[in-house]
Amino acid sequence: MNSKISIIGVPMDLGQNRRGVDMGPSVIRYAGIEERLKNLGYEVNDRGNIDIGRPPQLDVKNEDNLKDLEVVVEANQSLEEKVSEVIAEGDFPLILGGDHSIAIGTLAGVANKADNLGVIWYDAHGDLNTGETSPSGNIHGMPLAVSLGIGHPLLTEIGGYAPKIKPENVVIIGARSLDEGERKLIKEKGIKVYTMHEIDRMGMSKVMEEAIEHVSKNTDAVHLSLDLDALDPHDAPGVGTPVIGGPSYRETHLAMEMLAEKDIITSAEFVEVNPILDNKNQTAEAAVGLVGSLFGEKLL
Ligand code: B3U
Ligand code: MN
Ligand code: MN
Repeated sequence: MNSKISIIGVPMDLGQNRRGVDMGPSVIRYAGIEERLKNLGYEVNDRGNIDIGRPPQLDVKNEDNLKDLEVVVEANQSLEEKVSEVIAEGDFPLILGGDHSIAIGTLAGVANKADNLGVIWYDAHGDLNTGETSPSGNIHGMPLAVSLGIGHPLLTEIGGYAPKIKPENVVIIGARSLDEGERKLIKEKGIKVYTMHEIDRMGMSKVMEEAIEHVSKNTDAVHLSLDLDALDPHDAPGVGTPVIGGPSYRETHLAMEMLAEKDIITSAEFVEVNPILDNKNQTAEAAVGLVGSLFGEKLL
């Protein structure tokens, strides 16, 4: 693992309509992320937050069924630049959300520096909607589609190129709420998905073994995009769209430990922590615990 980590906060809440997720970076910092990583021997550079604009009126859908498109695009452009800068300086980019729409900018920055980027999308949702298929118009339900080059050109062209990733290099883990258009896209593109059905049947250990093999096959870098709503709401209540029946904190820890063991992850983001909906910062603390395991913390 890279010994130098740069943290980038993205206080974005315009990709969906539950306010409060913009405080995600603050509460994850408050839960001690920097200390945790320093104790593991890493050099940590907290580069502060990306500036997020404000639309004159919140949650307004445009004619393409996209809420707050311009401001989301602007913020993701800034994030793409910051992530590129961090990678050029040789650091590991660790991005703290904010809602999941920020993965568009993260991946634009990360994929630019890789020939073939693998992606692990750990999420209750597929985030494979477009303006045409989205039931909500929320851009946080679209970043994986956008990164595959599918969606509004203002989003797919962030960073000046598209697509960022190939469907065969993606693995979705933990899915249990998929919309019709997302299911169709998964089949059409042959995207590898481990839904809760597979996690229950095979166990997290086997799922991760296969997932790691899949994303490292023809890739030279692997990004982890971890949406805290992937976890069961019992363990991570502070998220905007909780879905019952998810992997536990313990299973997710195992997933992070297995990634650390194989040492394949070259960039990561932790998104969707909403302190207003949380129980005494439990979800931010879970995020920090998972970051610890991802970066090699051991029990013994
Ligand atoms: N698939 C739904 C719900 C959703 C997606 N991502 C989250 N929720 N967090 C949508 O609005 O696209
Ligand atoms: Mn998501
Ligand atoms: Mn989700």
